[in-house]
Amino acid sequence: MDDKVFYALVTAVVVIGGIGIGVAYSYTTSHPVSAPATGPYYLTLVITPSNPYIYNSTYEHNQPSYFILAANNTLESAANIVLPAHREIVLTIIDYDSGPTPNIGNTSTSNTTIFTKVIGTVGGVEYQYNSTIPLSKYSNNVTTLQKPKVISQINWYGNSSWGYNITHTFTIINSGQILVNIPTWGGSTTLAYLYLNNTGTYTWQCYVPCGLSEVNGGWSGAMTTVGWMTGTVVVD
Ligand SMILES: [Cu+2]
Repeated sequence: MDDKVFYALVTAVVVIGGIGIGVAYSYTTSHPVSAPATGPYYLTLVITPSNPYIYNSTYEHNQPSYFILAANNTLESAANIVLPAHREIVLTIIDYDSGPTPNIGNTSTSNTTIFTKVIGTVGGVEYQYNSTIPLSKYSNNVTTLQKPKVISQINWYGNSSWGYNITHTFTIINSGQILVNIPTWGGSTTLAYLYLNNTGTYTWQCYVPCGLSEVNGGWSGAMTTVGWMTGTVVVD
């Protein structure tokens, strides 16, 4: 072949090859399959102890309530908590409440220990920061530790009949099955890592009867009011 034909062929190969590469490049870069979010998902919950409870005029009480700490540092209702499936969740619970509890479980009289266990987290543990210990049953707590305590179960408080060093639990249940249980202690911040691998709508509930004490042994008021001590968890 002569030089002109040769260079024409070379040019054609380069141009067509270039177009091919360009098409492949634009295909892979401008048509991404919806990329999964990477990195951990952070959820911070705050428990405040003395919120005016307006839903039962018979009993004028302040009641404890969970809130979602929103990105702009405001407290939002915890009625509906949305969490991602198949992704590491870093859950922080800041508990401003105080006081031990003798009763944990489904009824006011039960002392079941299942809700004192950490369930459904990485390693089956939670990390308690600024863990505190009460001077007396009704006194303010004093901080005894600065390092986090690694906790898999909270035991009955020693040397007394006060109960457990648990003020609330954050428990996710699915038709009675406990998926996640994280007990929290007043004045402490609790950190847990977890994965939720099944999508769906679940219930979250505190299992320390912390509601109106006059009614149903504490299983009332905040305990049965959506957004306070119960709500839904949507995993998607
Ligand atoms: Cu509670």
